[in-house]
This record gives sequence, C-alpha cells and structure tokens, in this order.
Amino acid sequence: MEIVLVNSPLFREKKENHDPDDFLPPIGLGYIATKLRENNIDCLLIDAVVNNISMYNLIEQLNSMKPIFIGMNFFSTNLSITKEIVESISFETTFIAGGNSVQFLYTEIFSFVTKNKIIGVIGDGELITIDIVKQNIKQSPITINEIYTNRTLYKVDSTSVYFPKDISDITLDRSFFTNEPLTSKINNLREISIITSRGCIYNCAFCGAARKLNKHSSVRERSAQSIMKELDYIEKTYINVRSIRILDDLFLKNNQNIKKAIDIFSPRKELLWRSMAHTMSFTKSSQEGINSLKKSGCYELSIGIESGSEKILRMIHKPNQIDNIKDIFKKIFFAGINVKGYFIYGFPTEEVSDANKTLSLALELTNMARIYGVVFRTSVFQFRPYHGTELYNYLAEENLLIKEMGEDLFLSAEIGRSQFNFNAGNYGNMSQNEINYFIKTTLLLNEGVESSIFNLPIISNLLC
Ligand code: B12
Ligand code: SF4
Repeated sequence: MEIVLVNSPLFREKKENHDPDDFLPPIGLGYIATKLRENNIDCLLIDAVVNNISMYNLIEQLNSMKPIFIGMNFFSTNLSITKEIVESISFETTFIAGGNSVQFLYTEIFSFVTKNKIIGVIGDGELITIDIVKQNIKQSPITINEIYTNRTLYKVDSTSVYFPKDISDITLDRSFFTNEPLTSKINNLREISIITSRGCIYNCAFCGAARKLNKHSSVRERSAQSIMKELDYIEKTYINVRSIRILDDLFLKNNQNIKKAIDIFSPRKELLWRSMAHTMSFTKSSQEGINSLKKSGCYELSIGIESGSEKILRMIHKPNQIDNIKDIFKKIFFAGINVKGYFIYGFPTEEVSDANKTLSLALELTNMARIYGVVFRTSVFQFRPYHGTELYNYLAEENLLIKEMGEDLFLSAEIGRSQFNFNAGNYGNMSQNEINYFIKTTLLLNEGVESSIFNLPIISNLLC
C-alpha cells in the first residue's frame, strides 16, 4: 500500500453505543483520496471516527499494513492521541500531517518522538499529496526552525502551484466513505453531505476557520453548475436520498449566496437541504427572500448564536444586537424553517449573568419557534481554546492556558454525545458546576424541559 489516509480517532478507546449515523464523512480526506486514485496511486482511507476504531487498533492496523506514507488530520482535541499514534508506529514510513490546524500545531507535531519523516501541509491537500507520494514536489518547503530534523513544511497558499484556485472541477469519489447515506436523526431522511465552498468571511475569535487566520488561501465557491452536477450524480446514485447537508464553514454568507442556493435547489422537488448560516447572512434579506429559501427545500439552518450577552458577542466578534438576532429568527421561523442554534458557555470573562442571558435567549427562541410551528434545537459546548485562534493566542500571551484538551467525561456521562464534549479547563468567571448546569439546561430545552429555567434566580440550588 502506497498511502493510507486516516481520519484520526477522537478517543483512545472504542465508544460503547456507537452509531455511525452520528458521524459525518471526512470530505477533505475524500478529496485527497480521489485525486490519488485518479493518479493511479494505491490509497486506502481509514475513518477511525465513523468506524469506532480505537487508537490501539488503528496502530495495529497501520503496523500490519506498513504503508509507505500515512496521511492524517490533526485537531486540537486529539493532539495527544495523534502523538501516540505517530510515536507508536514501529516501521519505516513518512507521515503527512494535514488539516486546518496544522498551521498552528506543526511545532508540536514536529516534536513528536519518531525517527520517521514528518511532512506538514498547511492548506489544501489534494494536489500536493500526489507529488509528495511521487516524491516529485515542485515547490520549496518553508523555512522552519533547524532543531527539527527529518521534518518538512509546505504551505499551499494562493501562490502555490498546488493551490486549487477553482474548486468547481475537483471530483469526489464517495466510495471511500463507509457510512453513506446517513439517516438523519431529526427526520429519518436519508442524507448525503457535500462541500460547496472553502473558507469563511467572518472572524469569530474562537474559530480556526476565521478569515484572518486563513489569509493564505482565498474564500472559494464552486459554480452553481458544478454543485448541480454533483446533486444530479447523488440523485441518480443514491435513489433513496431525500436530504442534502451542506458542510461548508458557512454556506449562506449573504443575499447573493441565498439567491444562488434558491436557484440550485428549487428545481429539485424531491430534495430537502440544510446548511450553516450566520445571523448576518440575512441582514439584507426580505421575508419573501427567506420564504423562497424554504420553498427551495431548506428545512433547517444551523446558526452559531454562541451567546445571549452582547458583551460576549462583541468580544468574540459577532457584534449583533440581541434584538436584531430575534428579528432575523422571527423571519426564518415565519418562513417555516427550523433552526439548530449553537451556543457556547464559559468564554473568558463570562459571568453567570452573561450565561443567564444566553439561556434566556435559547428559551425565548424555543418558545418563538413553537408559536410559528417550527423546531428550534440547541447544540451546546463549553468554550475550549483551539490552537491559533484569537482567544487561544490571548490566553497563551497572558499565560492563562489551563490544560491540554481531553474528553469531558462528566458531560459525556451526563448528556451523552461524547464526540462533542472536550474540556481544556474553565476559562469563564463562573464555576465548572455552573457551566455544566447551563450546558445541561440549554440542551434540555430540546426535550421540552423548561421547569428548571423558571428558577433562574436561584440557580445555585440547582447545580449538580
Ligand atoms: C465540516 C467540518 C467538520 C465535519 C467533518 C470533519 C472532517 N473530518 O472532515 C465534522 C462535523 C464531522 C467535524 C468534526 C470535527 N471538527 Co470540524 N470542521 C469542519 C469545518 C467547518 C469544515 C471542514 C471542511 O470540510 N472543509 C472543506 C474541506 C475540503 O477541507 P478540509 O476538511 O479542511 O480538508 C482540506 C485541507 O484541510 C487539507 N487536509 C485535511 N486533512 C488532511 C490530511 C492530509 C494528510 C493532508 C495532506 C491535507 C489535509 O486538504 C483537504 C482538501 O483540500 C472546519 C472549518 C475549516 N475551515 O476547516 C471545522 C474544523 C476543522 N473542525 C474542527 C474541530 C475541532 C472538529 C472536531 C475535533 C470537533 C469536536 N468533535 O470536538 C471534530 C473532529 C472529528 C474528526 N476527526 O473528523 C476545528 C479544528 C480546530 C482545531 N484546532 O482542532 C475547525 C477548524 C473548526 C473550528 N471550530 O475551529 N468537523
Ligand atoms: S462564522 Fe462560523 S465558520 Fe465563520 S469564523 Fe465564525 S464560527 Fe468560524
């Protein structure tokens, strides 16, 4: 085997009650695998996440396959696991480290103790990986600290020969994915995920996709024709698929994208779709425009609300007024579109009073949705500093980073959905118990449990 691509495991051990339908396919790795196959390079994609492969089992598999190259993605949340994998490989190979976080993590990755070579790739990987494997790289590496031996770093920025300027022609061989189509937990529809753009135009202080962290690569969108061609293929190949999930960082960016989405999906009467949006995406939208979005098949928008406190929203660079947010949601709900709202508790400087505002906003939006006969569901996280983000850098400069990220076993036991529960310490101005209370209560809104919320002034009595 020339190269094995690995979607790296999030946990050391296998998880009990693992349901593959809870996990999305690693589309970025799929693009790389497709290009390798198109270039007759023998390639296998192991998705350790979807297939619930423990770190130990993955190491065993790799040690028995002995590929010439191992390409793997690296995240802040599983850095110590990827370290153990790299350090446990007992045969001679070359690691290729990729993914959005490599630009911030390469010093850590290059310090892993292994005699094997590690090549870091910052940016899009599908074109450069071909030449890495063919050992024919037509670009100079970027200079790194000479303490690293056997380590090379390439940056695929917009000046690189390997930068896919036009992402419309990049094909995806979906046979690399093992769990498609998924059955959506919210409506039982068979669903396929796609990517139609790369990059985000916003600058949220906690997010690795923020524009100012990714200036090396431009925000790119596929043409409407290219997206329609992929949808034609999906409809023909997977006859029972009724839903498309668009996994872009931010699919609906502004009025122009909203119109593009309407044009793409309106003719497909059999398909519903859902995607990410930003509250600012709708600032110039009329009610009629949002109604047309619904008519085109849009049944759910995922929107990062993050906080109900304007103080926190300003700090994280989502400076929308709460009243504006409510007005926009009213229009979306009126159009008949459901919303999945993302919230984060425990931002630096966040007080219980800020968190109360978030919980109240979540409750208000839940009730508002009911009035309009749609569903507002919440997805809730504890703030964790991802490497390279504005908040991570601030905490690092002030010497305030608490600990390495690891699974939050308490939350996993209490609320399940372990793939989202990571903890890197408590950065808020409130206790961990208080944060857990807010996370649990905001999630309980999904089950119609609101009684505890009416006791807000005495939350200390309710803390677990
Ligand atoms: C969609 C998405 C997901 C999807 C799909 C993930 C996947 N594995 O593909 C889901 C929801 C499953 C997901 C899960 C997680 N995600 Co996510 N995700 C994204 C998002 C919004 C878009 C990624 C995407 O598909 N982009 C489009 C495709 C084409 O690009 P790509 O995947 O980045 O791949 C390209 C390059 O990065 C590169 N590349 C990628 N991998 C590799 C590997 C090699 C060897 C090479 C050479 C190149 C290479 O080449 C690819 C093709 O050009 C990004 C934001 C962003 N802009 O990156 C966050 C992001 C990458 N995710 C993030 C995180 C933290 C996670 C989780 C760890 C969350 C968690 N559970 O705690 C998990 C990781 C699970 C896993 N192992 O897959 C963070 C990473 C930050 C960090 N420092 O760790 C990001 C940056 C968002 C953020 N919050 O800041 N994610
Ligand atoms: S809008 Fe979403 S993808 Fe863009 S920077 Fe903010 S959190 Fe990240």
